[in-house]
Amino acid sequence: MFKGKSPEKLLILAEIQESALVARTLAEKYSDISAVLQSTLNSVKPAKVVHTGCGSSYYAASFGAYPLHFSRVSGYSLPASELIYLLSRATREDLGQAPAAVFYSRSGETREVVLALRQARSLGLSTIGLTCSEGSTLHRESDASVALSVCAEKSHYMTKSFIGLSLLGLIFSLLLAEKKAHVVDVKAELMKLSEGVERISSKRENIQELVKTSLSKRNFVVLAPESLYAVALEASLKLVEVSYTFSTALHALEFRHGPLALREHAEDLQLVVLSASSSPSVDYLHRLVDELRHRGFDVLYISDEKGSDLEIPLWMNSQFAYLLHAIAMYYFAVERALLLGYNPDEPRHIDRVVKTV
Ligand code: F1P
Repeated sequence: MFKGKSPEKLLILAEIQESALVARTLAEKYSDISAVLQSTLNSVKPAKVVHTGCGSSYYAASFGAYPLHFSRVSGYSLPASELIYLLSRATREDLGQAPAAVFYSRSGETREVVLALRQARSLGLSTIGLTCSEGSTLHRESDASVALSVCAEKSHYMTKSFIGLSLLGLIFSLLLAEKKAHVVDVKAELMKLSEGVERISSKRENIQELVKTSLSKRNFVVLAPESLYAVALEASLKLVEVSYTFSTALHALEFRHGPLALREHAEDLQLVVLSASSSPSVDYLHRLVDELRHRGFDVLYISDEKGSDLEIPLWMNSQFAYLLHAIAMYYFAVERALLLGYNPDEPRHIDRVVKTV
């Protein structure tokens, strides 16, 4: 068991809970922030948009880009390191009509992000910066940028900043996609998300039980569909960073296409499935979980559905609500670290801001 200050005093736990404040602040500032983003869109009129960042910020970029899959404006996500290579090969002509790039970075100083930003500008891409750091290089050098200081953190680990950057990116894409079919009351969804964060914080005992049952497992695979896959990537990274556990993430049904071979080591493997009742994937995931359990895998099913191993206490009827899975998995990673004897406020090996490339 972790020896040190009481878990209740851990910085990372306080910052996870502050995700509720991040969502509320975004709701309060929504009209101003959406006006900045909308005016950028009106002047740039992007035809295609790449969303980019590093680590947790790349996963936030993937979450934010999701509504642009099959929308009238095409969008996708790439790690900033990959964008550097692509842009070094590109010419202005290659990029076609009105290309734009959205950069996600808590610090606004990550080396790959700054390099890719400067390359993009030199090639004439319109650049939008989403950051937690006022006055950072990203905030200053982008054509348009939003700095949400309420999601700035002291911890090495990104938690509330992942939530804040993901929300900013999602708002941007929904404005750009203008998907009437999925139009939601953004302010209401943000307030609901804030409420959901509070409710999950009160379910930490359930989460501790799930951590205990899986404590002996040394490897995790987090499975999820749709934009929840970006949350699965983030959840997996937190298991690695905070509890020093090998973990990876897959699009849920991809597990049948080869990774089933991990049945060979099922005694050392914990599968986690992130699901939501409103997703068209839900019945597919029920069948997948039944099959995997029948094959002898240990599966934790996390969803807003009754009877889940961990029930998210809020109807997840929009992509905004999907971020509650990240909150649940943050608590899972912290509780696992504590039971394994680690202090999440004393991170090992990682740098807070990566300045090498
Ligand atoms: C992103 C990042 C984090 C990672 C670690 C190092 O930084 O790579 O995702 O967990 O904290 O920094 P940033 O570009 O968002 O500042």
